[in-house]
Amino acid sequence: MIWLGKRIIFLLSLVYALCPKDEYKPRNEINVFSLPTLPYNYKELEPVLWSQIVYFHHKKEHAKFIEPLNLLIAEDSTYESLTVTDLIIQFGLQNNDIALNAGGYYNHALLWWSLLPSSCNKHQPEGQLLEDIEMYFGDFETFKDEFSRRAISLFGSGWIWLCRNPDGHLIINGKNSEYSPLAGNECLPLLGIDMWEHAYYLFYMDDIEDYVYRWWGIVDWELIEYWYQEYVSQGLPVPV
Ligand code: MN3
Repeated sequence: MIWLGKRIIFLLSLVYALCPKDEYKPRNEINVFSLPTLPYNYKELEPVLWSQIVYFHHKKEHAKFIEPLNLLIAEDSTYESLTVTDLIIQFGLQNNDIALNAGGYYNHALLWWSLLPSSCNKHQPEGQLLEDIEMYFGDFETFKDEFSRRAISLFGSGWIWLCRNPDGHLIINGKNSEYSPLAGNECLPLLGIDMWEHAYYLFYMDDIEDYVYRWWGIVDWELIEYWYQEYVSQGLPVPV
């Protein structure tokens, strides 16, 4: 038995070593925002997302929003004590610069957490989230097909989200640019795919279908379930 136990522990530690991802810990920044570090290194989402894409996406595209966002909130004391989700919910419909910069900052922070190396993935949700997906979409495969179809057919740059609307229904929401469905509490984003060309073009070129199809392989359903249970199903935005 001890022999078996040791082998199980060894195998578990091996699996853990193959799944290098930091434990989810929201930073809840207020007043001054900074670029979050990735919960894994740039290579670890390969072969789905090439390290060069992840590097530029994080270091250049995500970083773009930080300085303008900090300048905006420094201008007006109304924004002083607000987290990024407060900013989007309260001012995302009134102030376009807040909407885009806070939206871009938040969308990407959520995206990095929501992914993990494909070898660690369980490929589909369980529990309450799965039950609710089945209730609103029929079954998990139908949901994936519908979400993928929306992503592939999105016109221009933007995001497609699995989102919970104020009635508590799970819906698919699409937004152009970096506008977040959090603005004005339209719905609470749970899982989103970035459909800007910078998210895939260097590797997939114009094969958007291949990008979307493979992207499912790096979704961290365990964390998405946790977000759903702790925040989104309670009517709260996921903190980052
Ligand atoms: Mn992006």
